[in-house]
Amino acid sequence: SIKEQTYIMIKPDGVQRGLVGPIISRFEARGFKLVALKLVHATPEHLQKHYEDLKEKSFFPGLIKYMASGPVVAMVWEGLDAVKTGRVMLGATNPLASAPGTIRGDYALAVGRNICHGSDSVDSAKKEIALWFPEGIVQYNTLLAPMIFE
Ligand code: YYY
Ligand code: MG
Repeated sequence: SIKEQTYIMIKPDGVQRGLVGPIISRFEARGFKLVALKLVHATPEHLQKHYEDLKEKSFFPGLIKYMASGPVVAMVWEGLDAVKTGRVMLGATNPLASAPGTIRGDYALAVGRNICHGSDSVDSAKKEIALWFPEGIVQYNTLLAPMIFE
């Protein structure tokens, strides 16, 4: 659906490295519509909820510490097949396996410092959007839809 929404987050390393602009530019240029955006220094408790499916993993404590180490940019992007396309734009979880041209493939080397997050299914996108934007997203029309979608 052209109304599909995904939760995309620039992690603390992406913010520190000055990659907020380049990452946002890729989603804008691709034709996705920005419907929510904020800079947040998340608490460990909030991040534990975000990553609750991974709580048994050995890397979980380090992941929470890294994600709580500084502000992240929380965003919701809307457009055709936004969840799957967003994941393709991010690249593989391990940046060493990410193709050049993807965000992780262009900007990252280590799995534990992989710059960005993207929802892995429409269901998890709904949960993540509700967790990070309890105030709701922003509804507005653009005039561009006929130029981006048939
Ligand atoms: O969805 P994605 O971010 O691509 O991967 P997940 O399997 O959901 O893991 C979330 C997050 O955890 C990943 O982006 C980096 C970190 N991580 C890690 O530090 N070491 C691993 N072996 C796997 C994941
Ligand atoms: Mg994931």
